[in-house]
Amino acid sequence: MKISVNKTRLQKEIDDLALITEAVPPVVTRVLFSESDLRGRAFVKNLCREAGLVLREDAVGNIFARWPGADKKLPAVVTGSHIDAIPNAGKYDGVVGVLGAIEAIRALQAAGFIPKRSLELIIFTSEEPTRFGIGCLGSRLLGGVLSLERAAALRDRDGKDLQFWRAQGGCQGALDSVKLPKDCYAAFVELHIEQGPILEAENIDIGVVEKIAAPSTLRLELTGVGGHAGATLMLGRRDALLAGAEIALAVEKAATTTGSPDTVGTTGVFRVEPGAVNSVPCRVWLEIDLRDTLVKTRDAALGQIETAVKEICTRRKIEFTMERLNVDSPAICDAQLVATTEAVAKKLNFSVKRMISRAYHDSLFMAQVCPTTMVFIPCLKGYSHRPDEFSSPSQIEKGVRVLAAVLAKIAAS
Ligand code: HGY
Ligand code: MN
Ligand code: MN
Repeated sequence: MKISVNKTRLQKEIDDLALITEAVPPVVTRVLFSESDLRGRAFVKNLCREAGLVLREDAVGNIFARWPGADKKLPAVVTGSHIDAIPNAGKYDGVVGVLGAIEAIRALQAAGFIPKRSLELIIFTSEEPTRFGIGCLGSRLLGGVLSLERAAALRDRDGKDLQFWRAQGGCQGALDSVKLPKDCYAAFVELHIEQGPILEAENIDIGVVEKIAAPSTLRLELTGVGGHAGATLMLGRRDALLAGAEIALAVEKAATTTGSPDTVGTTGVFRVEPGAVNSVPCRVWLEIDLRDTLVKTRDAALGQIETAVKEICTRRKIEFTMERLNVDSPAICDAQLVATTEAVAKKLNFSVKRMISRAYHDSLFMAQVCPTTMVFIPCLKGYSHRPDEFSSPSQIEKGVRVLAAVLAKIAAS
């Protein structure tokens, strides 16, 4: 079966979706259930309808677009990714796996493929952590990894909860209806840009993911004593920002002293109140992202950071709250599905490499539902989560062809 990808149409759809942003193009920002996220969802749902897919949404806004197969009793083969985007993002992260999947389905339809088992595309809710500090909200609930109590307790920085944002997103139904039954799907394969430099540096067309690194997030609130910058003498100050600054450096120290180059620590959120140049910072919020491919190493670094927070705040007489928003295990991808995907890529005469994903993805949690792997394509210098993120139409086309061929192979039997 000759699968031909319409590169021009796909690139135009990627470019058009990138214009749906709460920032100024080419900067992409689409935060969970914001006006731009809702417009982006409508854009993608429209493309799914035009491709003849049967649409439904679950109670947390995961979108399911199904190409019904001849045998409806067989578990579907699934693909998907996300279209929400962090502030100051690019236009390929997640989007390649959603629009590329629609193009893969259209290419199979055009080639006259008739699926025996259904093919389903999932556009996951809130893969990015921007709204609540925790990523993969939709796929966590699908995989039953996030308890309903934890989900109900989630708050954004203004104190708005998940219920508020579900209402903004027009979500219907109870959250306990989201969890998918085990093995309801035959396999899940996600197409994504690598978000790292390896494929480009080694001039390799396709990455096949064997393992997804273990992410964790800490949220801290530090309370000191504010005051006039001129009248408050240095002795006895309880400056919340300086405590936060020491903690951010402790994160860097913990991540750089594990002996493993795979440990990465980032204080990505650092908010200061009142934020006036002539006022001593009285409150600070930090969100800390810590990962490693090995849980043991990651957990040791996490413990080190928590100990440092207590020592720093005690010494500086700063009150603090510290919450583990998520401490996830890595995902091991299904060996057989990895081998199948690798063989498909080779048959298409693409160079291929098995890899670890340092970024997390919805695949991290879909691996709790069914056999899972990911197809990576190179991206410019590994850039991601920045507006100059880039993969070329021909790099994307190769990823889509591999995805289409893997989906067809599994859907045919
Ligand atoms: O942060 C991540 O790894 C993903 O891009 N959300
Ligand atoms: Mn991302
Ligand atoms: Mn992503």
